Amino acid sequence: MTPKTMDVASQALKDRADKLGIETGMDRLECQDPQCGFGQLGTCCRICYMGPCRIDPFAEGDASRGVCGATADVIVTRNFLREATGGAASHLGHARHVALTLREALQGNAPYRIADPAKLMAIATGLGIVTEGKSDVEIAQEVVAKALEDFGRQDGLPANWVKLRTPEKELAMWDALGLTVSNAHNEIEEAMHRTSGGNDADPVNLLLGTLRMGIADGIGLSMATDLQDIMFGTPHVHGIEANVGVLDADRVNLALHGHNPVLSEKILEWSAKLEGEAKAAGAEGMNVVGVCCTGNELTMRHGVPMAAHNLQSELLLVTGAVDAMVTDVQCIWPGTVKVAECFDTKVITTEANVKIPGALHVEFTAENADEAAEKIVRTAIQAFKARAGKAVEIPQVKASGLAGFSVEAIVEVLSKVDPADPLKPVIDNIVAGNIFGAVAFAGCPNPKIRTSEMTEIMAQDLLAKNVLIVTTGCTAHILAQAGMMSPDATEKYAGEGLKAVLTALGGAAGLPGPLPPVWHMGSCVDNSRIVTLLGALAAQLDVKISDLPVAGSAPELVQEKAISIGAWLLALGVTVHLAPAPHVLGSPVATKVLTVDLPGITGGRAYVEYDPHKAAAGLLAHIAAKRTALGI
Ligand code: BF8
Repeated sequence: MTPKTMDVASQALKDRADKLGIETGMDRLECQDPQCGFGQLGTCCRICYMGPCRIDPFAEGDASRGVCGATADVIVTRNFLREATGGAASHLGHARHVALTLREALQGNAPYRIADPAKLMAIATGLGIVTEGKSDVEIAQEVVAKALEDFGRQDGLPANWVKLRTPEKELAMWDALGLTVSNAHNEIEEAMHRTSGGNDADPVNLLLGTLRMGIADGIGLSMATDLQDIMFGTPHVHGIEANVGVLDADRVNLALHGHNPVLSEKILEWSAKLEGEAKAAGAEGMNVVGVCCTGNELTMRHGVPMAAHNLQSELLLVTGAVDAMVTDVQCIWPGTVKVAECFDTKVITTEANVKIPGALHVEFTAENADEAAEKIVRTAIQAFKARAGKAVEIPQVKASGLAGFSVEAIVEVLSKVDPADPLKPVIDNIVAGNIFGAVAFAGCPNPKIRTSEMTEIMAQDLLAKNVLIVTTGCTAHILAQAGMMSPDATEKYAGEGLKAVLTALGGAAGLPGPLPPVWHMGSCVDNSRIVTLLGALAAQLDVKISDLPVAGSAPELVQEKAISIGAWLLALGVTVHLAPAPHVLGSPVATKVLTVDLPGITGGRAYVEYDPHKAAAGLLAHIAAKRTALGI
C-alpha cells in the first residue's frame, strides 16, 4: 500500500486497485527501491561489449575509468546526448508523420484538409514561399516540401524551421557557436555515431552536441505545432474540464492517449458520427476524453475533457468505466494492458512501431484513417455493451478552467487592449512590475515526486509573487486538476499586481471574470508556442531571450523528451529548473558546464532543486536578477 499522499482522485483509484489486487506504477516503483546509483549519476556505460562499465565517482584508482579508458565525464556526457537524441527522435518522428499525412491529404489520398488557411499563409510567408496567385493546396504543398527538406538536405544551410522559428539574435549566437542545425535526421545519425564506442571523448564537445540535439528537437516541436494548426486549426480560448471525474458511467468512454492528433482528430470525428450507434447500444452517447498530450491537443482545439495525466493512465482504467483506450506513440505504459485485462476495457494500439502484447492492434495510416477510426469507435461501443450493468467506480472529482492559449489566441486577447501593438500591455506591466516575470511549466508527472505536489506548490509560490505561468504537457493536466486554470484561481493565488492585470485583460476580452493565472498552451510539442512567444517579447524589447525575466521548469521530469526540450531551451538561453536531477551528476565537467559555464555561453542554465518552495525561490531570484540587469 502506498502512503495516502496522492491527490484525492488518484488515491481513491489507487485504493480500488489495491482492493482488487491490481498492480500500478506506484507499486512497481516501490519494488524497484533502491534504484541504481550508477544509473542515476549517469556513470554506467553499456555502449560496448567489453562492459558494462560502471564508474563510482567517489572511488579512486583502478575503477575510475572504463575498459577503453573512458572517464565518468565521457560516459555521462555520451549518455546524456543519447537521452536527448531519444527525445528529439520522438518529436521529429511526430512532425514528419504530420508532414507526410498532410502531403497525402493534398494529393487526395488521405481524408484530411486545410483547416486553418490563415495559419497556412503565415507559415508559408515565414518560410519565404511566394503565395500570390497560388491556391491553398499549392501553397500547402510547398510548405510540406520545405518541411521534408529539413529531414534530407545536404547543403549545410540552416533548416527551414530553424530559420522560421528562431529569433535573429539566437540564430546569430548559434552560428557563432557552430550550433547551426541543417538536417534533423543527420543530427540523429551524427549523435549516435559520435557516442558509439571509440569516438568523441571530449565531454564539452559532447555537451555542445546535446545543445545541437536540442535545436534539432526544436525543429520537430515547431514543425509539429505549425502543421497541426494548419490541418486541425489554431486553438482559441474556451472552457475545459479536467480529472478522472469527466468519465461518465452511462456513456461509451473512449480515452485517447498518446500524441499525434492525426489519429485523435479522426476518432473524435467518428465518435460524433457513431453517436446514434452508441445510443442504440444502450449508452446515453459517446464520451471522448483525453489522456496525456493527446488530451492536451484535443482540449486545446475542441475543449475535449482532460481525463488523466501520464501517471493516471493506469488509474483511469482502474475505474472499470473506460471502454477503450486508444493509443498511438510515446508515453504509453505497457502496464495499461495488464490493468485493462481486469475489466472489459480494450487497449488499442494503432502504430506499426508501437505494439503491446495483449492489446488489440488496429493499424492506422493516413490512407485508411476513416476505416480504422470507424472500427475503433465501434470496438469501444461493443466494449460498452460488455460493461453494461457491471460495477464501476468513478471518483467524482473534476475541475474547470480555460484552455486554448496559442500565441495567436493570446495576441487576439491582448489586441482588445491595444490593437496596434498587442504585446505592449504585457511589456508595460512587466516593466511596471505588475507582472514580475513568467515561468513555463512543462513535462511529466513523476511518481518519485508527485506525492510532494511539487508542481502545484511551485506554481502557488510563483503566482503569489506575480509570476505568470504558462504550461504544456502533463504539468498542464496537473495544474488544470488543481483548479489553477480557472478565473477563480486568479483571485485565490495571484499576487495583487498580476491579479489586476489578469482582471483587466479578462474584462477587455469580454470574459465574465479575469483571465486565469496559468495559461494552457498545449501539448509537449507546443513548447514551440512558448518559444514563439518569448521570441516575440524579446524582439519587441530588442534583447536576447536570455535577457528576459523568465524561466522554464520541468518540475517532475520523466521522459527523454523532457531532456531534449530542456536542451533546446538551454540553447536559446533560458534558465531551466529540473527535478529529478538529470543523469549527469556523476560528471564534474557536465555539472559545471550546465550550471556554471553555460550562462556565459548561451545565457541558459540548468538548475536542480527538489524542494518546491526552494525551487520557486530560486526561480524568483533568477527573475529578479534579470529584471535588475534590464534596469526594471
Ligand atoms: O510529451 S508530459 S509524460 S505525455 S513526455 Fe509524456 Fe511527459 Fe506527459 Fe506528452 Ni511530454
